[in-house]
Amino acid sequence: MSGSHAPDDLAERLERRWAIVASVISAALIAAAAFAGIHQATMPQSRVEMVDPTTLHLNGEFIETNLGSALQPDGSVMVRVVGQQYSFTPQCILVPTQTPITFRATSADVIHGFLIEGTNVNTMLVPGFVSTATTRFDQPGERHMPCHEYCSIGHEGMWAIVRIIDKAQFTRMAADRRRLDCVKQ
Ligand SMILES: [Cu+2]
Repeated sequence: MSGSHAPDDLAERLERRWAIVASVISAALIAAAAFAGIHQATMPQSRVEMVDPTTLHLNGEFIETNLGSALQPDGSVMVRVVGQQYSFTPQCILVPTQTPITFRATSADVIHGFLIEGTNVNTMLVPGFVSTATTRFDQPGERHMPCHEYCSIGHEGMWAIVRIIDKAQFTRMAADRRRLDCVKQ
């Protein structure tokens, strides 16, 4: 009797062993997912900046006269951008070569994408939050900046241009104007 059951016992033992291995793997994955979720929820990213998307045009740093590129006291450049269905403001962004460029951007309505081709700048504009990205351009030229988050029917027409000009020329222009862009030039 025991002889006839031996293969079944072996099969059952192996089956159990693999069931335990699979259960342990599943439990580890669930624990990892739970930890990541709870950790993210309880410890948000080091810097979350919020802004009211309904009053962007009325007050604060994203009012229209404050958009565009600003030469900072430390020599870097800060570019403020607003995305809305279906354009970016400014539509043509002017930046210098060989300079740290920080973008601060947000959305006035829905989620938009913020990507500058050929750079590390690739983020989302989420209404209610300020997105920041820092980059630098070595050569003069032009880069496309398409919205790459589907934002409704006009999405494919939503893009801006980043025009990179010589640093000395940019500095001269910045002496006359508080905020720079290349719209209508
Ligand atoms: Cu968009």
